[in-house]
Amino acid sequence: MISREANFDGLIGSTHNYGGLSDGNLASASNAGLIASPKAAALQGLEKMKDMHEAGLWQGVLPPQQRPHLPTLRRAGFSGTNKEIYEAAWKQAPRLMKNCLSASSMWAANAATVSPSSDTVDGKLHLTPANLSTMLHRSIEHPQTQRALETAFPFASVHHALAEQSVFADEGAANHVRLCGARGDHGVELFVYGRAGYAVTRAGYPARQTLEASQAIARSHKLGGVRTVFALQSDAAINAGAFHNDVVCVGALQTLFYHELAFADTASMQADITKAADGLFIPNFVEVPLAEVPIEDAIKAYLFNSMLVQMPDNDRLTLIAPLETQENVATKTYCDKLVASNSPIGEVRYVDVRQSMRNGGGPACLRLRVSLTEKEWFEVNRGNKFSTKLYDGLKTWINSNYRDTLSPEDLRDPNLMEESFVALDELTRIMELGENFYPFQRI
Ligand code: SUG
Repeated sequence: MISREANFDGLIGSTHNYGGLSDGNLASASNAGLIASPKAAALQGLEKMKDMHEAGLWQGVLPPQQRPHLPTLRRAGFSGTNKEIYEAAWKQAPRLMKNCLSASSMWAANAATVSPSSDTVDGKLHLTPANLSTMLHRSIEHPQTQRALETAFPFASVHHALAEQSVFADEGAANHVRLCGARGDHGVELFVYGRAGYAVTRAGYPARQTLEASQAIARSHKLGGVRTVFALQSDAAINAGAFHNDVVCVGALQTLFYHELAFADTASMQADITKAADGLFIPNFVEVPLAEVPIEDAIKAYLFNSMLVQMPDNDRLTLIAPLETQENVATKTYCDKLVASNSPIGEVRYVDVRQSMRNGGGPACLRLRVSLTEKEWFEVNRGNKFSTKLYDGLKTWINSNYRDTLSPEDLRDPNLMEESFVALDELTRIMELGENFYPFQRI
């Protein structure tokens, strides 16, 4: 049976803004308060999807979430009409309000951890929505993420997020890499964590993924153990701004592409993957030396937050990197050398996702990878599958519903909520998301 990797991109929501909400994410901190363009952001994301679709890859779309997230505001004691809640929350709890307005569900790599049916003992596709419990604005995503995944993948085992507590802090596929010989073959799943769950909090920036969370997911996805590897991120990487492993590492098929400083113990990581892959494939480790690409450049230019994909008719892999990688001397020089050598990566394409990048979200953050059999792809909800028709519909929808600019002051305007709900209501029809998909539609 033919299997391929699909990319499900998060459609960027109409409240996209620079809230400075993510401690340890350098872009989020340094761009806090800038004027955002929700329209440009959503169109940039949509063009990336179109490029991948036209290149012949399976492309999917995940809908944005409802923002403001009124259920969180109600749980925090606000009541009355939507408008009354909006105005009272801005007056009494402006920080909470900012958290409830973030469009952060765009970063679909954090939506869930995914294990394809070829890896699981029960032969089913398993997905666990990430609880994202380290950051308040992200911790409110998982109930709606679960609903979105159940809608998109009606045939899959979609689990509940793990317990929302520091011991089980989980950030989804951003800390997970699947390697394999050929798609459809049994693969090796690499879970990367930043700390032990029960350990006292570490110094420096927060480590957002725990070993306990990764182990729990491997168990509930019925991975069987032998083909599963757990590896610790290095403190150096986290403290340099690698708040997720996918800021310093990406993998596809047999290739793992990572920075020299990404892992606490690189030799053990390599040995463990090689052992887990025994009899399946021979892993190919492409380690980027610190001497050629300083970690600061790797993180600023987001070299590793690229999509590593196999294009049809190309034996070597293609790296879909952000424009910022092309503009940085160290990363651009490295990419040119990589392509010219006989490495498994034979091409680098640069894409414009600048609006998302200013919040620390590169091309890889914006997509959730789901390896599917042809039969499973056929069964994906039609409205979640990218097509020319969907592209046209979404483009018109964005152009007619999204603002060109959104400043921190503009966020206080209750009309933003009304506009956003009208747009999402229309989206549920465009994407065939069913009745009462969003909380505001259920009241
Ligand atoms: O969780 N930024 C996101 C970026 C997520 C990137 N994802 C991956 N690396 N896979 C985060 O830190 C910033 C929002 C703000 O500050 O307004 C934010 O949430």
